[in-house]
Amino acid sequence: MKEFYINSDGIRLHAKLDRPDDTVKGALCILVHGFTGHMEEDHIVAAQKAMNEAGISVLRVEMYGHGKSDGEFRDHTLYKWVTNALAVVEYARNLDFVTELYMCGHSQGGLLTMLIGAMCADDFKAILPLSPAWMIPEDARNGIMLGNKFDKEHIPEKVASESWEVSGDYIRTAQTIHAEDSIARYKGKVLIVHGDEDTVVPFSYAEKAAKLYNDAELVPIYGTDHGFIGHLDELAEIITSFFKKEAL
Ligand code: FER
Repeated sequence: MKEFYINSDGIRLHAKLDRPDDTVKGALCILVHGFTGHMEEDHIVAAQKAMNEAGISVLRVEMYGHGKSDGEFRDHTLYKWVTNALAVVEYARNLDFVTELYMCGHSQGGLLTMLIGAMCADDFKAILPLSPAWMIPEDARNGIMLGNKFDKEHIPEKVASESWEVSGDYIRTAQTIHAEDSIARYKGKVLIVHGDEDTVVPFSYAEKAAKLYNDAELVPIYGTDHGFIGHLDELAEIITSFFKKEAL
């Protein structure tokens, strides 16, 4: 494992690179956590190990205001995450051992994966949104954020729950994003994994995305919630077999 920082317009993004075999060239998957998440969460580490198991190198990166990356959590926005992710894609694309690129993200990182997939479609062999929170922009336009209500036409200075607080700019920017456009524009292969008992991002969004994408497979994990707790072995198995099939 190598640990380092990737520069995104002066913001240092904390990264870890895990390669199954550093003597050979091969595929690399960028892996991103969700809202309030980080790279050591159980489901992120399970995904990383599952990819390594299938021979795929993994670049875990923490986005603005998360984990050990620069920036305050309250100041993060999806625009900043998009800027960060574009810097990560450029970094990954220029690594000399990389033959093919993939991107995977959980929840808000899954939405990010959908947005970046469309922006950098030529870079990716496939994208893997896990429990993708692609209703965030729609919720923001409806005055809802993770169950917290606000005035959608008069954005407050901040939106807060008991455990987090974001500035109004999170809402302002989220309201401008149209994930359906990104879904329509990405023609490549998509693997969506989603728990059918997800209480944060309804499973119906995974079904809808799978239908809208040109070439998507939805693999449900039954009896599990947003972070796949208690079902990480199934998550790992789904990811490993996806990449093993990709290699055939
Ligand atoms: C929201 C619904 C889901 C939201 C965030 C999420 C910020 C994402 C959660 C996650 O990344 O785990 O309304 O607002």
